Amino acid sequence: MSQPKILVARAVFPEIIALLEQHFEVEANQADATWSKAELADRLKDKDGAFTTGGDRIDAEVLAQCPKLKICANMAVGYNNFDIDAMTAAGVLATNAPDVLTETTADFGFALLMATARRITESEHFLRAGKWNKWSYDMFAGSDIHGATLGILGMGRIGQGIAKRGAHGFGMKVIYHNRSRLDASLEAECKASYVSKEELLGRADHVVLVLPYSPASHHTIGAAELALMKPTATLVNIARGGIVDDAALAAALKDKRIAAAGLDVFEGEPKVHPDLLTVPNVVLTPHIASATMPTRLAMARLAADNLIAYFKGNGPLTPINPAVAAIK
Ligand code: 8YV
Repeated sequence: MSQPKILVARAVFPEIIALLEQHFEVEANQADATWSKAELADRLKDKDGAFTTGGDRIDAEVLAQCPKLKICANMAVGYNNFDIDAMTAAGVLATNAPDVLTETTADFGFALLMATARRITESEHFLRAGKWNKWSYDMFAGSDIHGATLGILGMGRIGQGIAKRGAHGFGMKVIYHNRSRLDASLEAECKASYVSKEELLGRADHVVLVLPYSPASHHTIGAAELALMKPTATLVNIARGGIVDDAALAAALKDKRIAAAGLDVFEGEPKVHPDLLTVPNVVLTPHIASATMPTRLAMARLAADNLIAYFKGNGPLTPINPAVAAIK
């Protein structure tokens, strides 16, 4: 019996390719070539399944060219690269990679918050540029993390991880806003209080964004929201590009309407808004919040296991649109 055909759209760990090859006829992209949408569709058109990452767009246009496609397994917890309605309509199952990256990503959110509030990269650039000639009382004076008010927008698993780090590790007062309120036991575990988005923006010393991207969350933070924040506040985005209006943020940073920002995700990445590159009070990282080797391996393994379980007829492990779970 011939094996199902799988496309792996981006370079991944060789051991994951080897694992997939035990179950599938695999077309891999270990050279990590950047494919246009048309090229991705062309390579997918005779495939039964796809191993994708967050940059691989699967929508109605692609699906129309791929009649055999049954499942796309994303090596990411976020799945805004998938048009889920179009996939469901086409009978294509979508899976993501939750849980395995929660703690690593929460660690990074906290690291970016610390780097931003304490001006770590800005001061390092100053030192490397040979500008450090003498100590001064206010040199790179930032804002405190311990005891400060931490506002978390988006209180899923990663948001809860950041809340726990803040409350238990740094004695922060944690407030959060989310589509739905957590139950009382989770709120107690995170030592977090539910507030409106407006109250959160007005009260927080540090705002961390961890909400999923969708058309509804586009520009959750724009000029109006930045105006509600304290002039001493910091903003950290580890969620998705598009949640923040990057042009409005660059303007607010330039005018010191907020103190600083830490950004791991950008609108239109890997491009970065040019104004963000010219303001000093922003820490910029290239979408690396989940980037530790064990975690990236676990994410890739979960995506591969979703494909393997599905084609064995066991059902996928972490489906997004489970109604499509029956084998086509
Ligand atoms: C990934 C992410 O590195 O999981 C997510 O949603 O944003 C990152 O962990 C990226 O999307 C690559 O797939």
